[in-house]
Amino acid sequence: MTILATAIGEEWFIDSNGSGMFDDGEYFQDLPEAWRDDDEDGVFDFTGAADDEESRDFNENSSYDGIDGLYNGILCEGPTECDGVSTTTYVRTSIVLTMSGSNATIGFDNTGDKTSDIAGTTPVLDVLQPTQRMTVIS
Ligand SMILES: [Ca+2]
Ligand SMILES: [Ca+2]
Ligand SMILES: [Ca+2]
Ligand SMILES: [Ca+2]
Repeated sequence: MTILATAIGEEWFIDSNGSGMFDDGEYFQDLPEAWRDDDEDGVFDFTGAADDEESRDFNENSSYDGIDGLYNGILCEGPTECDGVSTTTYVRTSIVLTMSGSNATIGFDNTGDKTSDIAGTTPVLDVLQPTQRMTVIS
């Protein structure tokens, strides 16, 4: 399970000349609209299917927008590499959460469809928790 968290913020930049402002030619992180990268490949996967990855439509144009080649932030001197209209974007981070129970289900996938090919059976391996022991040395 991938959890995506977003907040309204700005793209960051490296202030090479120490002016405190973004100037043309300085490095900045150009962010696309945020999306929940379910398969962790770094690519927004959208085909129109029900199980597509979901994006956050920051500019509310009903479509996913990639990077725009412009710095989005209020500390902008430019004059040409700044987006003077949209000075914010979604900053984001995500985590992948893996959950499991105490039982492991083991099957054999001979067809590559990620399901067990043993019809009518679900082999189960019970993983027992080790007994905790404590030795007190005095
Ligand atoms: Ca600067
Ligand atoms: Ca940008
Ligand atoms: Ca993806
Ligand atoms: Ca959009």
